[in-house]
Amino acid sequence: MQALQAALEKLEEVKDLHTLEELRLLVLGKKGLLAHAFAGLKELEQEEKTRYAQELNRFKESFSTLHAQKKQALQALELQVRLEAEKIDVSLANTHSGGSLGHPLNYTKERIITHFTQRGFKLHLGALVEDDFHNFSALNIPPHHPARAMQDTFYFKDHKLLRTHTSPSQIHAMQTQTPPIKMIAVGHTFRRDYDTTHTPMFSQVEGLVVDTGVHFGHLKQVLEEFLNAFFGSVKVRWRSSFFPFTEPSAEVDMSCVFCQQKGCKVCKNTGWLEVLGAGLVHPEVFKNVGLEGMQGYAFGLGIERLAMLSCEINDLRSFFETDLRMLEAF
Ligand code: FA5
Repeated sequence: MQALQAALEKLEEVKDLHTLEELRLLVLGKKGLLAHAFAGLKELEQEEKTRYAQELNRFKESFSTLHAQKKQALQALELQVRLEAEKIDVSLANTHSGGSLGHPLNYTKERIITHFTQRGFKLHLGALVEDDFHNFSALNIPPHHPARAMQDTFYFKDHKLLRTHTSPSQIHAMQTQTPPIKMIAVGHTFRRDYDTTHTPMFSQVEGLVVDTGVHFGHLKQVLEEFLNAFFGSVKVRWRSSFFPFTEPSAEVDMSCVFCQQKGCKVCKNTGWLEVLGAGLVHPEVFKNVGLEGMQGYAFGLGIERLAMLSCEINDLRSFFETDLRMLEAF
């Protein structure tokens, strides 16, 4: 009983949860003091046994009550200490020197928009849901044209579709404005694509200039200036290509920003990276919007492609995976 009494006194003085638990096991544990004392009852005479058992039960009750109170008090104290230690002073100045540039796609998009709007291009956003006329036919892509297969489309039941490129914005602009027109259209576009460089949703920037006397030299100057502003000093190569809505059409490559044309995995050892498509607006397109005889140029580029190159990201899908570690790198 003496040992039990000593344990009760010790309980009053305990200052941490760990010692409290040790003490609980010492007294109430399977092989603890109390179990030992109860086991000793069988040695006693009946009368003494009853008295001693009652005493032990009273002790057990007092110890358990005091233990529960002590535990609650120590837990509250521990929580308070932890809250104090983890307190955040929201009024402190931000010492994070890097600062976030936002999501790489938004950052890239904003850079492109700023570049062109500073040069007089008016910003259009356009609708994501289009009809066949604006997305295809008016752009000289009639039914059964093979170019439609290259832009595998998401259709709705009512013949509407998710735009496969931002080029329908050209048609809307030419239908609603009188030249001169100088615009860029920016936004999401959709195709049935999925691999490391293609996703079902991606974003494009479309440029359109319509005016009398516009020629290929203007187009070259505008795009070469853009690529040099965006990537620093780069070489630009124009390759003849085909788009149904431009004639002549070209694809534009720039010198590889990763290897400075020494040859690497990204440029597949060619030293060149394909970055955009462009050309003079096709006479058929002008006819479709009632602007016969007009001149103009158009260009289109993928924002993810430019973001991949400028942020050195090699899997386009990582832009959409909301992995904080990847986003924090920017
Ligand atoms: C077009 O979409 C044309 N409308 C561009 C254009 C406009 C040409 C005006 C001439 C005049 P293209 O299908 O090549 O072209 O797509 C343009 C860019 O979009 C590609 O270079 C690529 O960067 C990007 N792109 C296309 N499909 C995907 C996809 N599934 N995921 C990510 N980016 C894509």
